[in-house]
Amino acid sequence: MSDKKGRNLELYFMIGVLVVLLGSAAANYVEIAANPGSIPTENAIPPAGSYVVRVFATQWAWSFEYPNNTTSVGSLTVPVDTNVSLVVTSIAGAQQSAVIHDLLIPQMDIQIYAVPGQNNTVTFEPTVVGSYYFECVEYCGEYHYEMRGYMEVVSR
Ligand SMILES: [Cu+2]
Repeated sequence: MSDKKGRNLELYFMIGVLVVLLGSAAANYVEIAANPGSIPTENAIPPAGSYVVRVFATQWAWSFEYPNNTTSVGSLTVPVDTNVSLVVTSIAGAQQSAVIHDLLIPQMDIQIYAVPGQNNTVTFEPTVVGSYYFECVEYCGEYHYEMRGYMEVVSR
């Protein structure tokens, strides 16, 4: 192969790589811009001023405890355009044991483990009112499939 041919081949290869990289960057940008929530962050403790929801995983249900001390089971309601912190743990049910669960809210880019004896905190800001599917994605026993529901993002 002549020097020139080799140089051209290298150039085409590099242009190809550049096209692939810029294409993925553009696709990623479009995806992030379309998200109905901010990019979530994991925290040791909830940031000051955030709307803190305590999340309890049991075999086999999710329960939620809100700042005003009300609770819900199987569905979560949070205000839009607010920093929301989910403090997630796992506790024993009436006749079941405390095992590891994993909360996935795909449209919010959230996946966080529920571990007995630990509080795992994720903070995000939902920006679009609507219903968002969530489920447990760690196989946690016989009725694992029942651990799913909707997060309702409501206007303030
Ligand atoms: Cu589970």
